[in-house]
Order: sequence, then C-alpha cells, then structure tokens
Amino acid sequence: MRGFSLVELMVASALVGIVAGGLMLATLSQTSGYRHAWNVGVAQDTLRLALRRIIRDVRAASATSRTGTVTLGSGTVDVNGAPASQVPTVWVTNSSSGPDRLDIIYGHYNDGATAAILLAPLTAGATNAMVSSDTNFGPGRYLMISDYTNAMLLPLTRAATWGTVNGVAAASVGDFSITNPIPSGQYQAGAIAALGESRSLRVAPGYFGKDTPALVLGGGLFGGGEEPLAEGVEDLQIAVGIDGLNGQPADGVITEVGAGPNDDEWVYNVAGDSPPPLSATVAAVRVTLVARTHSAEPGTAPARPDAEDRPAGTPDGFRRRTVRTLITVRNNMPVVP
Ligand SMILES: [Ca+2]
Ligand SMILES: [Ca+2]
Repeated sequence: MRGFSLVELMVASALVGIVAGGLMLATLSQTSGYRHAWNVGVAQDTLRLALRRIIRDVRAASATSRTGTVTLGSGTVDVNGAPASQVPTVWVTNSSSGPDRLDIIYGHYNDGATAAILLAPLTAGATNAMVSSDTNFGPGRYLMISDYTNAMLLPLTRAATWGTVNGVAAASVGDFSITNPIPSGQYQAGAIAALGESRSLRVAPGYFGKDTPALVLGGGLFGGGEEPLAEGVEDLQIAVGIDGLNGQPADGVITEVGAGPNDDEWVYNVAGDSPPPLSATVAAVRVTLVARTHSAEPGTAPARPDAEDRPAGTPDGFRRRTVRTLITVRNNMPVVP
C-alpha cells in the first residue's frame, strides 16, 4: 500500500497552514471589526441617552423665574469666579482647555400635586413661610418663592407644621434666615411656592477607571453626591446664547459671528469670550458631547475633535462620536409688558 511521499506531505501541510492562517486572519479582523462597531455603538447610545436627560433639565431651567436669575435667601455662591447673591438660572463654568461645567436652577411642583402658593407675605427677617401645601417642603429641600418674574431660594431645615392664615389652613415651612434683601413689594400672598431644584453637569475624568471618563449629574448649587449619566464622555462644551449681547439688536435672534472674542451673541463659542453679565438672560444653550470608545485601537490615529472654544486634541487611537444640540430655555422668554 502506497503511503504519502515526503513531498506530498510537505505540500499538504503547507496548504493546511495557508488555509488555517487565512481563517485565523479573517477571524481576527472580524473580531476587531466587531469590537470597533460595538465600541462606537456604545459611545453613540450613551450620547443619545445623556442628551435626552440634558435637554429635559435645561428646558426646565429657570421655571418660575422669568428674569433668568434667582436671589438666594442668604449667603453667596461663586459665579464666574466672584461671590453672587443673585445667581443666574443657567451658568457655565467655562474652560477652553478642558471640559466645561453647566449649572441650572429651576422651581417645580411634584407631579400631579396642586400648585402651592404663599398665603401670607414674605417679609424681611422672616424665618418661615406660610404656604398652601406641605407636599414638597421638608428638611433638606429648598423653597422657591416667585412672583412669576423674580424668585428667591430658601433652604428648609424642618418639617412643615400646620396652622391657619385668615382662617385658612396653612403649612408653616422653614426655618431659614433671610439676610439678602427682598425687593420691596415682592412675594405677596398668592406668589408661587415651588420646590427649588438645581443640577450640575460635568465630566469626571477616570470615573470608571483610568481610561474611562463619565458625564456626571450633581446637585448643582445644593451640592450632594453625583451620579454617572453617561460612560465614556470625555468632553462637554457649552455655549450660551444671549439676545442683545455685544451691541447686537435684541430681536429674538441669536446671531453668531465667531471670528474673535465678544463679536456675537454666543458666549464661549470662541476662546477669549467674556463671561456674560450676571443679570443676563440666557435664551439658548448649545451643548456638545464627545464620547470615546473604551480602549484605544492600535494602529489608528483619531483625536478628540475641536468643539466651541476648545481646540482638538492630539491623536491617541480612541474612536469618538460627537453630538451637538441647541436647547431653548423656554422659561426665559422675554416678559411682555
Ligand atoms: Ca468651553
Ligand atoms: Ca462669542
């Protein structure tokens, strides 16, 4: 019986080697193709979800305060590097070399709850407010009193107690200490008593380990813990639109020039833009999010793209997806006289 010759064996094993090698290569490239698609898919999903949440929060900004600012009952917070007792309902802590931070303030009612109102005027020196419902107002919460145009934010430290005002059941909420001035004539009976809310958005580098940053949502003005909103987000860039800024007409249109600093109605779209005045009413917020894949891909050289006033990064092998959206701050519409 004839066996295989040495030559035949060598040819056969070479053929097997070639076929197996080809298969292995195909498998390898399929794996990396799949990994790439999966990575990019995750980045994209992450961005979409984060953006939906941001749009919801920013749209709510300034609810119950149409001027676009809120007065603190006492104390100050730093806005644009200086202490302020009257704070914007939308403000950006800007950077042109790293991610930005966005803070927003708004008042709201519990879902389905009846709108609460002030039942007795809030006067200077008051330590509590008489309101028509205690649904929202426990210790650790914030009472936001608004005359539909201006608003004041008051921290609550105790549970509500019930009494009466002119024979009507009224919840006494407090205790606070009003040391910042209440504009005269404001906060009469009938003013809105809403739950004051604040949110902050920032990028936390290395939140999920060395190479994985995250977009995190925090309690803004009120501090407290942060929760991750989206994994892999490495840049958050914000520009705010203010009608009538830098000599442009206040005509309901936010004009963009962007050739140099302070040449248009967008702030932080170009490096060198001055922070907006504290009393400025932000009419629109433009948000750019850049998410990147979990790991760098060897042999590729993508880089973080430029966004607003932040230039592009250097090539590092991470794939990225960018989303950008324009959000109108619906509560900051001009007050019609
Ligand atoms: Ca910026
Ligand atoms: Ca600008």
